[in-house]
Amino acid sequence: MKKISCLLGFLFCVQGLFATDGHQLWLRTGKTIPVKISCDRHSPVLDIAQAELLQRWSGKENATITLAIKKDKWIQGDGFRLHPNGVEANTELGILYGVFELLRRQQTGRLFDDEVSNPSYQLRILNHWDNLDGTIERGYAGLSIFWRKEDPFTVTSEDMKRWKEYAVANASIGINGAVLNNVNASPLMLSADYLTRVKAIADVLRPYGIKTYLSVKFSSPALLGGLPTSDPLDPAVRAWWKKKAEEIYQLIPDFGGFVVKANSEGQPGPQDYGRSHADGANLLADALQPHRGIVMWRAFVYNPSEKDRARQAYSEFVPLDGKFRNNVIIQVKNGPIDFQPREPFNPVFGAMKKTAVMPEFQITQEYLGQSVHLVFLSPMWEEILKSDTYQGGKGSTVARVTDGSINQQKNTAIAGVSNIGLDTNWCGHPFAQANWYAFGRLAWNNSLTSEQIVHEWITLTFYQDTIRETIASTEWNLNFLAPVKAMMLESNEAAVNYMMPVGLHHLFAADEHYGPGPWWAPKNVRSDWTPPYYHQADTAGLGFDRTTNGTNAVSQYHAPLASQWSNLSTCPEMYLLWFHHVPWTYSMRSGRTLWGELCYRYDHGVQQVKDFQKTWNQVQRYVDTATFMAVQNKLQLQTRNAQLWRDACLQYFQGYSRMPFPSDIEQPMENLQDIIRNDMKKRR
Ligand code: GCV
Repeated sequence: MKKISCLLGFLFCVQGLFATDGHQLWLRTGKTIPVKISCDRHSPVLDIAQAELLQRWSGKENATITLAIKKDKWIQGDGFRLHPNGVEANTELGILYGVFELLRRQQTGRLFDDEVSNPSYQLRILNHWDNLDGTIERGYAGLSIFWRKEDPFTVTSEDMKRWKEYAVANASIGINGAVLNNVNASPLMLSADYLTRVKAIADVLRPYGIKTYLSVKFSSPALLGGLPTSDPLDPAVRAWWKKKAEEIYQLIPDFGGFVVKANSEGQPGPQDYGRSHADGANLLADALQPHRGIVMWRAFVYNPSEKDRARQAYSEFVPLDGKFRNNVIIQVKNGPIDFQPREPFNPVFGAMKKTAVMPEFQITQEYLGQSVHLVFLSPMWEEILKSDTYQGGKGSTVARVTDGSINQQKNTAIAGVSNIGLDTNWCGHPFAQANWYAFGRLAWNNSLTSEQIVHEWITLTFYQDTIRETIASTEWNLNFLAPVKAMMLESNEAAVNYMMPVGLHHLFAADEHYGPGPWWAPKNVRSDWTPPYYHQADTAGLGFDRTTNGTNAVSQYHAPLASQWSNLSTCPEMYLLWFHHVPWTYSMRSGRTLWGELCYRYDHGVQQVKDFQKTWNQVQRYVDTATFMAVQNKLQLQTRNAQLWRDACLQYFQGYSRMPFPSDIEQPMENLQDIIRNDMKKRR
């Protein structure tokens, strides 16, 4: 009896004491250990740095930490130097970032002696696709933290509290900008009432080093200003933007600038007036320039008449290289289509030499299982950042052509489409927090490995004081850290396997972008929004021919990639069906036929998720009950959804391959007609 109650007591201790709702993110506050701080200046930023140290210090009791602003030629921008007695930086924000790094080192046990850390990008920005009515386009974690439908202009203490927590979380990983509204922007964003609310948000974010930016609708001069046109060369339009910029800077002197989605998916733009993207971007750049604001002009453009959507951004933007003002940055999605589970890098990265280009990653999992699937996105971003564009010869990686290492550019930047909302745990899935974290860490240092990032995140998030006190670190490392790390690092490839292996892309049923629908092609929908446009399955084979025999999109890449990728035998198999229409019986490197390989990959993806379930079930002892149950339930749903992907895609493609399922894979659990019928029912 005594034994049982001891055991229960232990379980209660482990399960009960560190119960968490996830709201603290990776910023846990454990026991307070006193620390002395020597800092000879006061300012809002430095006061925050000191408060963070006092609140989260977990080093030697009563140690003295010096925070010093000193000129140091090795430190760039808001970088910092860490040394055993403190932090040095050229700027106050450098001190703040250094303090967060110091705390992270303590909590993750990574030692340092004397180390300088400089940011890879000057601007590290979250894009919120938040609408003014509080909904979020592609948001899966509740409503907006910035906007709401009812009583939209009152700023409550709850609002301020959230914005402050948001600012702390971002500053802790070096994020220094937030675009507060959807790129499908409402013209009302620039109205006086909304700008007053933007000012309130900016005032809260400022001491944490976060600048505010807005997405703007290109036709605002007509829609909001009542002008007869929004033509970028019209003097009245130019005057309108200039005045609007002045109004904004009156309210928010350090306002960052605008993001623009123009002539894309129905949004207005300069082409509506026979003008170019450069005319449009330069109009706004000129209005912002006196205030040192910037324009992030998106290259996400495609129209239904183009034979291959993947070619379009390059065709429209590369001829304009050198025609943009130097406060314009072209914001380019990582791949040429749209945040698919796997894409080769966008060829625009390798092609622009005289215009600043910035990567746009998607943190919210629009195409990767939303807030249901556990998918750690850092390996995908790492793969893109490390891809060699060969722009200036070997070693011209996407990271280096965008961070200023290769091309001289006034501004360097990176953006991530945020995954946060009003959900208590911010991101819906407890593990989706890792994607927010990873984006910030890679934006600060684009050569970090996913392994390092995930190690930090797991330790910061799960290695609570109560665990430290009751469980030996060797046990925790072996039984929790190692398996959970392995699961997270494998999760992106698993999703590629069960959704779109071997270079397949955009196989989603309908616009919700969640479940499989390789058959989905309603008559009233643009063909480049339907899966058959992308997979091109027929009885001869599968895949989109982007070689010279097809659309020749492969020629948008530099040598040697163009020839490597256009040759079936040298094309990496992960991009095979992206660039080639491949016979079903084609022999893959594994020795299987293409059909056999597809069957193997889809099934392997399902087995990987089943293994994640096993991994998670074995770590129950180290996680609080609420988090454990939430993740367990989501993994169950993920397994079911992965099975559905496999069953739907393989049976549909079998209609073309006419080849049998290999006997060593799990056979489909649901028949294709039932899957399609259920899918239709859901949509009715
Ligand atoms: C904000 C995709 C998404 C849209 C998104 C668009 C974009 O098409 O499905 O929701 O719109 O990308 O990035 O502009």
